[in-house]
Amino acid sequence: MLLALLLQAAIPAATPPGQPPATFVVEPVGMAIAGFDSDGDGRTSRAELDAGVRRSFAASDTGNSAAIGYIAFADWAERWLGDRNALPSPFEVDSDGDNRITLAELQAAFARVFARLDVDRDGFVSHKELLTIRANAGRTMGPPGKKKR
Ligand SMILES: [Ca+2]
Ligand SMILES: [Ca+2]
Repeated sequence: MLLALLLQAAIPAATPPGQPPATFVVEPVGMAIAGFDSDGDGRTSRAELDAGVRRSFAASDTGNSAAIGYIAFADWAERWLGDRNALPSPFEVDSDGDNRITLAELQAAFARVFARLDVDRDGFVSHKELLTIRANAGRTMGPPGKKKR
């Protein structure tokens, strides 16, 4: 899944001459977090995260049972992460291991991801923090600041 994404993104439609193409990667869970930016300021706060996770959970909890099984979780993942097998996995989210995923478990899993992604610790996850930039492996490019002459 990630590899397929990389390959697709690695084929640039138009690269300016002399500039090596870079690959921009966003984790599936990052895509979901960006989508929870409800006030549209381009960054997601903790409050927006919790509300967004709650909305996404409610959409999958069709029986209103306050917990969803792994099959329903796969449906949830396909809708919000783009793929049934994208991370976080149900095993990771179901922290008490009872084969049911509660809203609290899902929010806790997202809170962990949020804390990891909020690199500058300002309480918001920005698009910049969601993006991982990789130099194209096919070209010779050193780390930034080490220009080849
Ligand atoms: Ca559980
Ligand atoms: Ca931040």
